[in-house]
Amino acid sequence: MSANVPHMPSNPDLALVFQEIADYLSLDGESPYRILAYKKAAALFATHPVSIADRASRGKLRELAGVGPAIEAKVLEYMETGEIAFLEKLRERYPEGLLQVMQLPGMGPKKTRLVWESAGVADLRGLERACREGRIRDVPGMGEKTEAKLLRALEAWDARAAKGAELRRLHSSVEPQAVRLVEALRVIPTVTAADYAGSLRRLRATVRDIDLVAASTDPALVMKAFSILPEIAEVDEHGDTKLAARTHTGLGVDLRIVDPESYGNLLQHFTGSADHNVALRGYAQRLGYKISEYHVEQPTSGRLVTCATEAEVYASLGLDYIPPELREDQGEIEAAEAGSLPDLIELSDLRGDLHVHSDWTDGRADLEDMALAARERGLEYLCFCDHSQSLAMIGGLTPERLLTQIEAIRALDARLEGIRVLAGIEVDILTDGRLDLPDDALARLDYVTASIHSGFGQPQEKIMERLTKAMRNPHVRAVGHPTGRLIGRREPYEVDVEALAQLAVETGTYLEINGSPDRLDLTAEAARRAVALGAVVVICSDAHSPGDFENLRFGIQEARRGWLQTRDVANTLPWDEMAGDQASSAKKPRF
Ligand code: DGT
Ligand code: CA
Ligand code: ZN
Repeated sequence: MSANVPHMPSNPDLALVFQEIADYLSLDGESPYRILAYKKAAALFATHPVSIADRASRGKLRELAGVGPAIEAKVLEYMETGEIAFLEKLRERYPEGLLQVMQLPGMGPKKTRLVWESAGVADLRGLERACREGRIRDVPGMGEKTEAKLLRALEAWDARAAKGAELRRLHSSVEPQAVRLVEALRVIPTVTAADYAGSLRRLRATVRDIDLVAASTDPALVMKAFSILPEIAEVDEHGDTKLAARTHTGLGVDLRIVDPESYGNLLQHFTGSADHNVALRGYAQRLGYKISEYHVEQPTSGRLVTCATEAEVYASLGLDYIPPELREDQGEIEAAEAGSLPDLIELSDLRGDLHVHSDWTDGRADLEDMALAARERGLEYLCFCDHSQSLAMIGGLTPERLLTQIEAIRALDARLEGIRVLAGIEVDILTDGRLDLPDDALARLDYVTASIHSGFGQPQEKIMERLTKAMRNPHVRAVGHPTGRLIGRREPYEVDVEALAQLAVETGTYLEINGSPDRLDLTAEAARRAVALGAVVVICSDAHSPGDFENLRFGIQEARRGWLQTRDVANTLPWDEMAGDQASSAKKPRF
């Protein structure tokens, strides 16, 4: 039975259905708790590695955290009838197109309902018409500015849609599945080596699929064992040494198998990138070599050299080993030839984290739990940079609350052994470039990060003016998530990265690589450019809970893709040396 017939819906199908229920309920003004229950179910189904329908049919759905009787009943109903009566009723009540309108930045459920009821907007095109005809400005709480803003958001929406519906997923959401599949491969008899390759191995921020390679003398056996893994929903294609499959999370998986003696050749080929491989082949050709996924053919002799390891592939071409994350045809082959590849920064080089939140604003843990988690990770220092007052909805700190928080942080620091706890702020850069807190408040802090959280649609000139003003403030030590992108959800605002880097050098301000897996901002490319221009980077987690310290690893990955070394990153220094920068009044990094 295929996974698509109603009786055995795939996990992504179930996730969509429950997300749709959650969306309609928010249009309906239902209680946040009820909405959250469906949202959580959708997220659980979307990421669960084995079949949810199968689990439900065995009566084991409620063993999963967050699945109560209401959710279970609906899953079973959907499996039995192909419908959920509760959802069908909701669908009758609202035009379908409203769900997309609700996703548009700046809209949300309340406003969507409002434009539907008072301006007859039923879908995105209807919204566009209403904006153009000036009918949105008459809706209570909206105005001409809103119309312009919505038109820009619609344009961005269409541009994204035109780019193709190719779904790329965050590296962090795919990696655990890939690791599980590799582990499963490694224990199949005859398998001597297995890895994931492709963009995942190159540490790209987003990936399209999972590429797997394995070494074995019995590919048929390996493919058979792989096909029946509980993570694999279906096998689409099957050759003698390769197969294409799909996981229960809807992710494509390509598996290729070679003899152990050629494993290095295959791993190198399948890791890519395609651009790197093309450049490598060109380089090899000029020297008379030929490379394939099975061997390297020597010039003159024509001898075929198989490589069990990847290092042998590069060595056989007279090149230093090129780490996967540098394989993007960005000068790495020339550097490998010249012996000048960078000595890339590593996670263990980071001594402190300078951007984390607590439950004083939108964090989910208190100061102490965050500090303990940081200490657990081996960090020497941790600086709290909670939000400032203009983000009132999440309890942004007023000067008064900031003072109280500083006291709490000082008391914690005195109490805790083994980690230095510092007081900072992520101060908002307001739409006119002023900072959200007065200088005398900022002066009391150990460290100040300035970030943009509003006015994303402003023209470049205006954005740069805001950043310039902020960076010229003597208390500001760093710019947080400098381009504001949210991967797959929001384009960066109009930042001129070159000018930003120059400004960073001129004012001695650090530029952050924010390690949140959906930010990774600066990007590798921007960070590389900025560092080349003399700027200094800080790599921070932007953690909102203890588990988020994992973001430091993602930040390091992005930095490595950007060729960064320890000397390019300020928080590889002990705090006293970093603080020294500040004391030297010129606010200049010491690099
Ligand atoms: P993705 O999947 O879009 O996130 O990016 P990749 O790099 O994983 O691309 P994918 O999955 O299409 O292919 C995996 C690797 O296989 C790729 O990085 C290099 C190799 N490869 C695929 N197609 C070609 C090709 O046409 N030429 C060369 N030289 N290599 C290729
Ligand atoms: Ca891939
Ligand atoms: Zn922020």
